[in-house]
Amino acid sequence: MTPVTTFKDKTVALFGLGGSGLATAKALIAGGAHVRAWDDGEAGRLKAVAQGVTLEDLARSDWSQYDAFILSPGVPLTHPEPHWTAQRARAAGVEIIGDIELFCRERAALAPGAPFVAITGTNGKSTTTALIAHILREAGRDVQLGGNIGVPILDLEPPSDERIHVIECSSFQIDLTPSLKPTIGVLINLTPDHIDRHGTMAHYAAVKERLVAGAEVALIGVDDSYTHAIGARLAERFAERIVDEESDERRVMPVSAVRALDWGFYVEKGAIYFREEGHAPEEAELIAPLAGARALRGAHNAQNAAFACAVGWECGLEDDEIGRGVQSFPGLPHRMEEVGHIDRTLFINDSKATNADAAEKALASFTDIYWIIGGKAKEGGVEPLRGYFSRIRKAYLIGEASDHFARTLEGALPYERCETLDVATARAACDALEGDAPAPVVLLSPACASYDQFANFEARGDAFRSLVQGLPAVLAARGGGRT
Ligand code: UMA
Repeated sequence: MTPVTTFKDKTVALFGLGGSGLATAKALIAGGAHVRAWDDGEAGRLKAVAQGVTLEDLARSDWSQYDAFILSPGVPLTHPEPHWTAQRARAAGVEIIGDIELFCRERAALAPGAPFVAITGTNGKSTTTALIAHILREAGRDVQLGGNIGVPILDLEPPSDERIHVIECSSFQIDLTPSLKPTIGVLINLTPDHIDRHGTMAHYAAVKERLVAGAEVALIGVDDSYTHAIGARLAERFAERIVDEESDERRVMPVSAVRALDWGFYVEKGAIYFREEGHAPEEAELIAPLAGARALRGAHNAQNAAFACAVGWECGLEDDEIGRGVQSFPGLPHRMEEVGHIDRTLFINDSKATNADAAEKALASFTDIYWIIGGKAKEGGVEPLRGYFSRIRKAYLIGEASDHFARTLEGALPYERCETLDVATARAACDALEGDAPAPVVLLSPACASYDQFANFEARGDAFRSLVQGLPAVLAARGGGRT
């Protein structure tokens, strides 16, 4: 835990006692603050009380007594309309901040030079964050990994000069972090997302920009128009400051996954390169090949890897240290996760793919696919994936979406209605093992929410993993003789 000492003896209101709210309340109390917390849910309140947190119904409070208001990231700050707590805080002139802001203030007070890598973007931030942490750890660094990826930042060990904090930041969290000044800021890409919480794409992009605007080194994608414009704007702003103030050496480093750059980090012919400004193309430094990195298949993962390699390079790692980390990265659960191999057949758990857009990445990464799809369908179904149907040997339909998907697949590719995941997995495995495909892949990339048959996508992916692990026994019992 990182005790928050910057609010010692102060009285702080806190709303939202989920994962991050509870961790924040405990960190504030450990640092000597008086916390008054509330949550609409009784379960959250009971859990908090059991852990020594004082409850106060903030709807009935006198807000003038509070020195700050800590809001959970999932609670609307501005759109579709500010939550009533945010309105009360503003009316009373109480600042509204989040857990990452508390960490930033603690870092500024305790260890201002402590290395802090903050990562954001619309897609790929969790994989990039986990890969950065893995590369640094494999190179022997003391790494703390958390933020939006799942572990609340104040549950991590406190910042220190020898310890690197690698933190995934959502736009909701950045909105609550006015003094976000990471050592290295990463902005991977931007496409419209969370517009319900930010009103417009322009506001969403402006919130994301703040993470890199405060960074010492800003690693910014150049492959979409939003991040490209942000990189250009910041480079200009940073350059002006260098003229004004010698000591301020902040810089922007461009990163591309689609083209070789005149300078910066980029992906070319399946490897990550760095080219220094003013150097000839043949002088570009090979940082890490991607061939053989089994958890980083696909163009989207090449982008994630380019950013992670760039962070490793900026942290002073040798190229072979970075390359080793890239190769040994195990990947994240449920995101194109390799969960088994039987003979030539590979089994991939991509349960996180809850819509067609997400499933496209897996379909683009393989050929000879035995595709398990279905669940609770999203608008548009799998129609947008028609361009990939030639890669699919057969589809296995599960859940509520079966009728809908059968209509889309009819006449385009063979399919079978399996109803449940266990039947689909066994049928797909038999077909893949008995078929003549050179590189068969049994792929759970359902393009659907899981709620019709599972608690969430994690439970669906866990079920698939166990089914695959049990397959050798199932196949042996059927007389397949494979183990
Ligand atoms: N609550 C109320 N009233 C409301 C709304 C919420 O009382 O009107 C309470 C709920 O009862 C609950 C708590 O607030 O107890 C939930 O707070 P929260 O939604 O902020 O969730 P946490 O459990 O604190 O988790 C948060 C992040 N959640 C969100 O941003 C929605 C987690 O990101 C993050 O991992 C965690 O902090 C640790 O840092 C999750 C996420 O979905 C993975 N992120 C979004 C995304 O990736 O797209 C942004």
